[in-house]
Amino acid sequence: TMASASGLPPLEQKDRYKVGFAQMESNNPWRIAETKSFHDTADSCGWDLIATDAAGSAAKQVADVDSMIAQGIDVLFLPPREEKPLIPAVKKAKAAGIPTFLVDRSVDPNAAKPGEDFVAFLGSDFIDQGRRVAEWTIENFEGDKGVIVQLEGTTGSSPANDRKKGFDDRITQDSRFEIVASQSGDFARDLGRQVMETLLQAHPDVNIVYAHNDEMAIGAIQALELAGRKPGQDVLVVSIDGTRDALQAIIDGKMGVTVESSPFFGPLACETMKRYAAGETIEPWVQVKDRIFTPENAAKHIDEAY
Ligand code: GYE
Repeated sequence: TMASASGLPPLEQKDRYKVGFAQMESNNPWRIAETKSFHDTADSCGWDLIATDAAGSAAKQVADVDSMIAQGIDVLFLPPREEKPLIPAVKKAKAAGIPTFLVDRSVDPNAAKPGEDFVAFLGSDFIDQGRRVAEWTIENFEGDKGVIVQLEGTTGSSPANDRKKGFDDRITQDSRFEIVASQSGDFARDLGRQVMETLLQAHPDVNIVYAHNDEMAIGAIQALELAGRKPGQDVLVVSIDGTRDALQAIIDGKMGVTVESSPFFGPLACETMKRYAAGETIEPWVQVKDRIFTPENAAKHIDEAY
C-alpha cells in the first residue's frame, strides 16, 4: 500500500473490513446505544467488528487499542474517554498503518490533529450545546435571580470542557444568573446524585441545575426530591443528550430542556470510512447536527429515544 499525500494511512476498498471500536464504558444508556449502533451497522457495512469496553478506565482503553492493533484491524473507531491519555494510542495506531476516526469525543488539539494523526473527528459541537442550554435557560427561567449548580462531565474529557465553556460564556452575559458551584459527576447518574446531595447542603438556595448529561440530571432530580425539593417547580433542571428518561422527566414536568447529543454513530462511521476508502479527503470535523427537546416536543420524540 502507498502512503497517501496527507501522511495518513490509506484504506483499501474491499468487501470486508476488520474494524475496532474501543468503547470507554458501558454504565449508561448513551454508551449502550452507541455500542449497539456499531453492532447494528456491522453487517450492512461489511465489518467484522471487534468491540471492547474499557469500563471507565483510560488506561484500559489504551490497552484495548493496543490489542486491536496486535489483532490487525483495518480501521479504528475511538471515543477517547479523556483528551490527553489516549493520544499515544492514536499515534500508535497511525504508526501501525491503521486509519483512526475519533467518534463522539476528541483529543487535545495541541497534541494530535485531524488530517495528520487521525483522519477526522465525528461528533457534536459541544460548545454550541452548552450555549443552547444557556439560551433556553435565559428565555425560560421565571425567577428574579438564578442560582446555578453545574454538574460537570468526566474531568479532562472534551464534552465536559466544551459544554462548560459554551454554557458559562453565555449565561454570565446575563446578570440575573450566578453559578455558585461547578463540580464533576463523571457523566454518571449515581455520582450526579451524590454530588448534588452535597452541593444542596452548601447551597440550599439553588434554583437551577445544569448537568452536562441526562444521567447526572436524573441523579440530581433524585437528590432534589430526597431533600424535599420540587424539580420543575422550585428548581429548573436543564441538560444534554436526549435519553428516554430525560424525555420522560420533561413530560412529567421535572426537567426543562435537553439539547440532543446523538449516540447513533454507526451509520455515519460507515459512510465516512467508505468515503475515505474511495480516496476522498475527509473534512477534519464531520459534524453531527443536534435537535432540542422541550415540553413542546418531548412526547413526540420519546418513542425513538433510548
Ligand atoms: O453526552 C454522555 C456520554 O461523549 C458525547 O458521553 C459523549 C457524552 C454523552 O457519557 O452522556
